[in-house]
Amino acid sequence: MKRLLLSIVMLGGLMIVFFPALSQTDTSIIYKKEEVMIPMRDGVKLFTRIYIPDHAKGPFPILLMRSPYSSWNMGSRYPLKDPYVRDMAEEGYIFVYQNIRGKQKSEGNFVMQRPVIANKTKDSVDESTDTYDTIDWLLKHIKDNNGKVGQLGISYPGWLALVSSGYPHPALKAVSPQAEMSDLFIGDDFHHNGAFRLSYGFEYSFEQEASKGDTSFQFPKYDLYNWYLNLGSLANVNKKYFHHTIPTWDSFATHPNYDSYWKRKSPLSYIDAPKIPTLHVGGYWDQEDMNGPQLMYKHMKKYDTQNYDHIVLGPWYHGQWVGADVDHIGHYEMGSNTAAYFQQHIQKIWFDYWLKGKGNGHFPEAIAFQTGSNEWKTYSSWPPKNAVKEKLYLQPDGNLLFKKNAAVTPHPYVAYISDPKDPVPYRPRPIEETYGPGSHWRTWLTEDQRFVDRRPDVATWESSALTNDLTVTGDIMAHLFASTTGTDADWVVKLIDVYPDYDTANLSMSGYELMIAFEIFRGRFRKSFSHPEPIPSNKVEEYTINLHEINHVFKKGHHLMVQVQSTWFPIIDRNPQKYVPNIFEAKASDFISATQKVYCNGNNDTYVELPVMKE
Ligand code: PG9
Repeated sequence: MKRLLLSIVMLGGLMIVFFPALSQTDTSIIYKKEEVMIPMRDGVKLFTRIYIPDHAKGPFPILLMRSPYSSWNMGSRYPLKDPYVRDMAEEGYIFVYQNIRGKQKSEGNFVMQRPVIANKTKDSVDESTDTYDTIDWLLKHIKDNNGKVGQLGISYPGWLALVSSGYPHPALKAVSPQAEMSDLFIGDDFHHNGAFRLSYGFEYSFEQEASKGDTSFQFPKYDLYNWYLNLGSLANVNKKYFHHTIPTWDSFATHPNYDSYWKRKSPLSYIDAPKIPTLHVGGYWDQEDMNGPQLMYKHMKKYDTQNYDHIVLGPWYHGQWVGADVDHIGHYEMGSNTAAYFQQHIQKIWFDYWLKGKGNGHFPEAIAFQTGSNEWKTYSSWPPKNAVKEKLYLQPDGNLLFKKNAAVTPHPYVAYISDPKDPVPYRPRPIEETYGPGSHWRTWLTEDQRFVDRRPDVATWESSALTNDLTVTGDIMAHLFASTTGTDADWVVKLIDVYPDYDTANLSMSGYELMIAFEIFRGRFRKSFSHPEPIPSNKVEEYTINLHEINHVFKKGHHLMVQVQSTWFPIIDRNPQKYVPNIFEAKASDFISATQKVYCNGNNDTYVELPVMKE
């Protein structure tokens, strides 16, 4: 090992810190850090931190990450100590981290998911032009670069990488948008199928827009379930707390439907054919942007004539693959360090090929970790075309069968009462501030669903024990036939893997109810996200709900379970259940209790479609 030596040099007002290599491999590379303000075409300067290999033989490619944040997404860790990029750092890359306009030390104004208009409107700026200008500057000012740039990032930074790839600088050779947010009305951080993500929307919009830095809202409580319940109508947010100082909150309240405001922001409106190689990365249990990578891969694939579009899916929460030792999520054991696998055998191979010309360039169309078996799998099409769609029918007696219920029963449905005054918590209480101390936010999608399955407002169906392994790979689609005594309703559908009552292989997982696929749908949008309609009371309607892609083996001896409920609080705001044109303006008296019926018979057989692999 080298002796540790750290020196600081002042050069023309620029502080340069020399770091020694700290990894276990004896590398000769030392990175020096520079902080610069890079001017954009409109004169706004963006704060940029650059790590350059020193005294090592170049030239090196540039790896760019852009971010609104001050924390890890902004390269607050030295590359050789950051497991996310360490393997690449050991062989030499130039790392560039930049704060986007209006955030942290960068100049200008921040606009949440700034619409990409530069290609349509002359003399305007957006995140694609800012990236373009940054790359231009870097190529001119960083000595020993090899003229090739890659961009990666997770979540907001993942979306930034996606945007750059749509309007790439000629030197931008490959991107990896990871957990990229995509359409913020259809899925991801702020809404899911039109249902508003209350606690996330409230806390995140405040965090980003209350100041240039990252600011937490000061809650007077630790368990926020009652705080959000006592908030009452969403109109109280501005009346009591925000006073119209948070632009994104005002946009939620004034754009309750999928209108041009949301469509202009959505990458579906400005990204189509991949113009450069694009590696989407997503987690099955991503509590923020699970939909983005799946949606954008699928969307771009339709136009992908050059085979540039690829996807990686892993058993992760939001961004978990940046970590050092990632072998579990919540109580779920992955069987190996999946982050290290991703970092060394996927991400590094990708950028080494496109930016350094190393390797053979044969990338599988899709690499999808298989949960249940805990194996990495590759696929030549995604989702695999050879999966057979099988329908799992919900039975009136609470059973789940791969065949329709033949008997005509007097009550061909399962009913429950949903009361917005007593909503189902989305995770076991206390519900801490999303990013607050002690928060269980990151792993909530893997929480044991036994904590709600005895509630009278959660309907449950369960199969008998599986006699063989069942491998399900691809999109899970729920076809829900349901009625309500109200005139609007939310429908949450969860597909659950129930572990054996006494699991000798893993005692602490005995009886565990692990959500494998899950989603919510706001009933008013069943015909159109742009033009909501009341639900006729007591009329059975069909709701088709995409529970997204999985790759999971339900093991022999496990049971399948489906749960349906109409509240998921406070991650989702309370649907008043009485139709009002804008839920952000609902009055306390609009919130009514309703009887929900899930139909399991006749022409209204509720089922969940599973893409089953026959091996
Ligand atoms: N999930 C975060 C976010 C992205 C985009 C919009 C709002 C929130 C993030 O982690 O960046």
